[in-house]
Amino acid sequence: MSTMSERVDKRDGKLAMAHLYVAFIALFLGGLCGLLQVLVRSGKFTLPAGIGYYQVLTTHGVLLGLVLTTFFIIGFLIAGMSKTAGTFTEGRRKTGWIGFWLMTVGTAITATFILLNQASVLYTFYAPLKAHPGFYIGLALVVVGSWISGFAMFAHYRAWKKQNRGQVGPLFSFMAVVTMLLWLVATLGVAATVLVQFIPWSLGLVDKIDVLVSRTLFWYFGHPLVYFWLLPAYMAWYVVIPKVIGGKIFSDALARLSFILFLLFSIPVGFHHQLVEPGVDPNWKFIQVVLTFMVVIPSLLTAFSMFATFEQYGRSKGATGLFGWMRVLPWSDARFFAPFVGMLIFIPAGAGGIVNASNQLDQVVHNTIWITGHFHLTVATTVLLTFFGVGYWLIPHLTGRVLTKEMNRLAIIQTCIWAVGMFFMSAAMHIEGLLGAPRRSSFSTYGNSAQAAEWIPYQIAQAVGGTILFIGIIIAIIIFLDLAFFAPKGETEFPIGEVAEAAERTPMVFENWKLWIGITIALILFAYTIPFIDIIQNAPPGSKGYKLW
Ligand code: HAS
Ligand code: CU
Repeated sequence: MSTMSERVDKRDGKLAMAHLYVAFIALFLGGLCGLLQVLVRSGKFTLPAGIGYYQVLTTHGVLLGLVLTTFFIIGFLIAGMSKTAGTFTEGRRKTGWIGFWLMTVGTAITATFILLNQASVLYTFYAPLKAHPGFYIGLALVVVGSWISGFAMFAHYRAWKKQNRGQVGPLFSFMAVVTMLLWLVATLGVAATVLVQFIPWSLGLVDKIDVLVSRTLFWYFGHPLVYFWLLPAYMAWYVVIPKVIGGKIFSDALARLSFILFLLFSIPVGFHHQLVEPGVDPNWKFIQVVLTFMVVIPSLLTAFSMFATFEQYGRSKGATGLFGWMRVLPWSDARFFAPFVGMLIFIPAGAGGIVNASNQLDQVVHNTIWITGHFHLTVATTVLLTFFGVGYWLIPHLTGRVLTKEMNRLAIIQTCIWAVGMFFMSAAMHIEGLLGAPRRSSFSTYGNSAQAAEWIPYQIAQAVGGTILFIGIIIAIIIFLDLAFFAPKGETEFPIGEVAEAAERTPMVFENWKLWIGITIALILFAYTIPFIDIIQNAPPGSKGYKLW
């Protein structure tokens, strides 16, 4: 891989950093909303100045679930592609800036209408809740902006392939392309529902909306969305972590295989979010659940691969016994420690996902705060801690600074605080969910019901955990500001691992995009065509809009 640059070109670095600024602003504001929510749900606090609980909850979900993630991911991928496939051309960089500004303007428009209390519809914006059209238009701009950045990345990869005929593309860049491809195919669903259903309906051009069609299109997008968050974390695990610990990537081919499997199986599974939805044929729910279990496989491959990397490295340092390798890992290096804690927590987090995907068990946990517990372990811990771990070297690499010993220590403390806070909050949410406590709802005693009284101690535990997490966010912001503006000048490495097995052995079939995109589309058509026709043909007359806040 001769094209690898020593460091990310300054101009590409500026583009990547622009994304990270927005991401960390979103982290701060979204985190603040999270704190307010856990305090309200403890029953001991009411929001001042007429601010609504659902207004805060919408801000939280949109800023953290959609803005923080999308901006961080695109910034990270641009930086990594510039490093591994060479500096972007002037034109592609300009395209990247257009994408950035569209996303930023879209975010500002959406945020304005949420703050004006015109769009308290939560991040899933389920119909028939009806927001101001500006909310949907802003979101559409975010999606279009992300596509434009994706096109710049595709063009960059294609140019690399042209200059290096017959070679497999650099692993990081290959993974970035798969991630953006997954995103492109998935966002077609949300773009369709927003453009064809929500915008005309919220503008008053039509007065009814087909709720089931809108939810089905949303979850066609909403499930691959979670893998759009996960895959960049996996990129850091596969490509960066081996180098950080001083080891090797276990297998280039296995890493590519798992990414291709994500592309194939992430999308035709949206019904596992609609298992309790009336109006979807149970046979098709069953088929999509089977496909959901298929998409667990690449995560198991990833777990295997990470264990193999750790163990190979450990053995090379003389470690013996089943878990002897654990002792030689660089525990005091935050670039390793934060993502490692993320991996560890992904074991219970993924197990919870398998519970959710199991039809009978989902009947118990669906629409309860168990689900909220599930996604705070997955996206808000596994993914976010990995992103923090990436930030500890990516930000100083881009700003020409270094992570000092003190900041590294603070980052380790940050990780521990996160794990402790999340343990309290998420464990409480899981248990409380099993006791029937609903998600997406403000504090209520439900007319002093005995069942709701059982939830109170867990809601207090949630508030304790959530407050600890907010301290974690403050520390993460302090580290970000230090690395962006104040840390000593110096060189920081962009860690890219080498492959243990010869890279030439990677089969070229992984680069056969026509084949993979073809199978992806075939699987989507298989899983969705018949149930979708059924949904449209047997649809009730549609619903008018409601503003319940
Ligand atoms: Fe999920 C709901 C099923 C993964 C996020 N999920 C959600 C929602 C979000 C979300 C946000 O089937 C709520 C959406 C809403 O607002 O309604 N989820 C799954 C399944 C998986 C899964 C089967 N989810 C994720 C990931 C997310 C995420 C990843 C974000 C990043 N989820 C569901 C279902 C629902 C759902 C249902 C709907 C429920 C309902 O009723 O509404 C799987 O992909 C999980 C596979 C993962 C594993 C773990 C592998 C372990 C690894 C770590 C290795 C560790 C190492 C360290 C190497 C099987 C890779 C070891 C070291 C040692 C020392 C031990
Ligand atoms: Cu899902």
